[in-house]
Amino acid sequence: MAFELPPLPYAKNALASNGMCEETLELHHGKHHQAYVTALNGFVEKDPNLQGKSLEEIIKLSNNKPDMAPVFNNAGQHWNHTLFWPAMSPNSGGKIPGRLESKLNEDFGGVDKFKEAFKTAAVGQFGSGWAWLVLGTDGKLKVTKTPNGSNPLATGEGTALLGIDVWEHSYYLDFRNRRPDYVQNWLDKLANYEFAESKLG
Ligand code: MN3
Repeated sequence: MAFELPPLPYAKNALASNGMCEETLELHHGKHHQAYVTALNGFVEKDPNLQGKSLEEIIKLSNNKPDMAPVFNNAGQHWNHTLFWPAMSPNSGGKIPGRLESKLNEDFGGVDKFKEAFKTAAVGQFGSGWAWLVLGTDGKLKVTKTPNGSNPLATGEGTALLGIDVWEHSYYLDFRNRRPDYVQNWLDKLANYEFAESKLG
């Protein structure tokens, strides 16, 4: 079974009034994410060791193997973007439900402190990559960042609740070079905290 591009969970213009325009989603989902899926399927087709493996298995078996870097990058980016689309919402974007709010207060000392830590990670990721809100294996929430196509599954840091793409293709049409503004807007207007809460278990 070939890997497939998951459909967006909302219309392409649904986030436009919250700071992510239709053209961004059209290119980012329809071209960039599709390209990762297509490339990954190409690698699987050529390598019997990858056939019949789940996406998670492919990420783990290609992680930290220099000769498998192209496989890892495309598999990781497919996984990352599959989490990224539902991590945004046109309706409830920015609203933090009670159980997650309590947990953010407990583990970060407040919602503002969480946002500050997340923004620092997202802005401080040099070059392309991602910042994450992760439920660590110790049961505590934390913020992490990863370069390029890597993610908390590969690093073994825990369960990703939210992930923000900080590759320039995710914000250049809406915010030009202003990554800090993109991240702040994402946290305040786009992030789907209900989705994050549902992954707390
Ligand atoms: Mn991207």
